Amino acid sequence: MAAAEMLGERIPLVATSLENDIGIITLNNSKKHNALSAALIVDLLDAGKKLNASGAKVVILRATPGVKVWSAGHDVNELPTNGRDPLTYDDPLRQVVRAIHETRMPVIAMIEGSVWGGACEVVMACDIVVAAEGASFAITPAKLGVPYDIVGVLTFMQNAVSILKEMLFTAQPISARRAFEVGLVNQVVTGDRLEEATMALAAQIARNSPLVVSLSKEQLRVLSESTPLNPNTFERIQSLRRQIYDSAHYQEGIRSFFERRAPQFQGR
Ligand code: LCV
Repeated sequence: MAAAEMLGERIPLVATSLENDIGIITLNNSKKHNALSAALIVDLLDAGKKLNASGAKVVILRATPGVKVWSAGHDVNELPTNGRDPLTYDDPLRQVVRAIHETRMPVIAMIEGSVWGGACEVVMACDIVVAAEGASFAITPAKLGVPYDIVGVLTFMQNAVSILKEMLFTAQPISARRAFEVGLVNQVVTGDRLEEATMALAAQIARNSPLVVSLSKEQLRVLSESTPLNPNTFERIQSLRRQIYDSAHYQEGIRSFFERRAPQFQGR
């Protein structure tokens, strides 16, 4: 055991550096795939505060070089299974997304390896994302039976508007490949694979919790239609979320993770 740990000082789960006004925060808990535990988030917030105070002009958020998993997302061990809302204002994930949004410095996410669940939201909350070829992103509530919260869905939504400005301003056609590159089109496949790829996507969705999939669809609909979120809409979404985190789907999602098996969501 390292000396620092023996002395009871926990070794920080992130490394921090500052050079030429550029701050770098490195996620440094790869044995747990940089899962966004409360402890890692505390260290991450602390690193951000220090860099802010030291006058950094920009911050890069990265993982240790060569990781296969940039971050495995919310620490599943810390998701409540006793009927409490799993994602609330004070949740560590909420705190770090707010800190990225509110800090004065631009935050650049530097991505290699795979990014999962709440870590995708952390990346999308950053101002700029630079990803290596072969990096991947997975938004996973439907697999874990987790009713994602309104703020989290809004973080994802706030990422798609720039291409719409270009298309509206230029009125020029863009190819399927370009539409794909900017996130308007999800997949581009060769014509002979079109049916197979579409059916495979549909089958994957059908394997997830229909409760969560329809919640996500409804959240995206009402949130994209409503600019100020009126209290009635807020309460309606919260009641839909409560039904899910009180449901067997949520319990099954968490249980299947720990039992290392595919979830079996019954009922709709
Ligand atoms: C705790 C973990 C985790 C983890 N938490 O290595 O967006 S929402 O709503 O879903 C939100 C609530 C959220 O973010 O939920 C988490 C979403 N994350 C995921 O679905 C990814 C879960 N992890 C994986 O699928 C695998 O771990 C990947 C593919 C990332 C890596 O697979 P690999 O075979 O390389 P292991 O699965 O063996 O993981 C190594 C250790 O890290 C733990 C995992 O339990 C294991 O611990 P032990 O060595 O003690 O067995 N771990 C991985 N992810 N999110 N702990």
